Amino acid sequence: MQNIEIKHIEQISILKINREKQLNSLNKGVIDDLVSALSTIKKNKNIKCVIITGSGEKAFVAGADIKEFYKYNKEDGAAMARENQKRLFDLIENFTKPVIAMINGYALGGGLELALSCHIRTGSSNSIYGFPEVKLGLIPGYGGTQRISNIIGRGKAYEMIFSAQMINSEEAHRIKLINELYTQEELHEKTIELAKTISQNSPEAIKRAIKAINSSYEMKGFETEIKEFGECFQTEDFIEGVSAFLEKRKPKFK
Ligand code: CO8
Repeated sequence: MQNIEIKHIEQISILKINREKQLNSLNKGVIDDLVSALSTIKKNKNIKCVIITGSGEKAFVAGADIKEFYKYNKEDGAAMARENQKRLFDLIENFTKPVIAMINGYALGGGLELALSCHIRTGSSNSIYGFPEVKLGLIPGYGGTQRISNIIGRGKAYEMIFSAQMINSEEAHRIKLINELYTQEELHEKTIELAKTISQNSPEAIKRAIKAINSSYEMKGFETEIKEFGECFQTEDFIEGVSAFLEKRKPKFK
């Protein structure tokens, strides 16, 4: 696979997104490879736990690939959000084995949404979190508006999404956005340790626990998110927001 690297340590699969120069942003290739790897892992009884991480020391995932979607219209935007939510983000959340996001740097926009769809999040001291979408004239489109409130509460969720401000790892740990906070040096080893502890327990029982826990959080807003996300693509704010990003300047919204 070109876009991800797969390693195994004992009964743990580590999927590393391999686009360091573009801060591991999620393009179609990355999403296709993650879906394909996870679909194979799902059938492999020897794998007990999965870890998703980013390559390099700067980013876990700095969002969806803006250069891929900046020319989209309303229909394209909604279709892409719907399709990828279903085939990747929902696949992870309802995966039959625990999935840990090992966050080694920026987790922004679609990257934070990827981490939120995982069951557990561990973060390094240099990790940074945020939803920059409203600076682009967008809203989170990969389930973020739905999953974030369950994890940090609705008040903080409003603040993170409206302000588009980035928070550091200590604040992310304080508000329980990440389960565990480690130094950069510790992140890998400690996350593997956690995955090994999980791997010793009954996979059948864990599979059922995931199903039971998720069933109490069934959310109805995903369709609304997809619709509103799509609508953003026909606004002047979207054109200004993405143009500003591509031209490396601050957006000026009317
Ligand atoms: N998409 C595409 N390219 C990116 C992205 C991205 N999200 N993030 C960074 N890059 C690229 C930069 O363009 C740059 O490329 P190049 O060298 O070719 O110019 C390279 O990565 C390195 O980035 P910077 O030079 O900007 O690095 P800095 O250290 O100066 O800044 C930041 C780091 C702060 C992370 C900055 O790169 C940034 O703000 N990135 C964008 C973050 C962002 O807005 N993310 C949200 C994207 S929208 C989204 O995720 C919506 C999800 C729902 C999508 C649904 C489907 C359509």
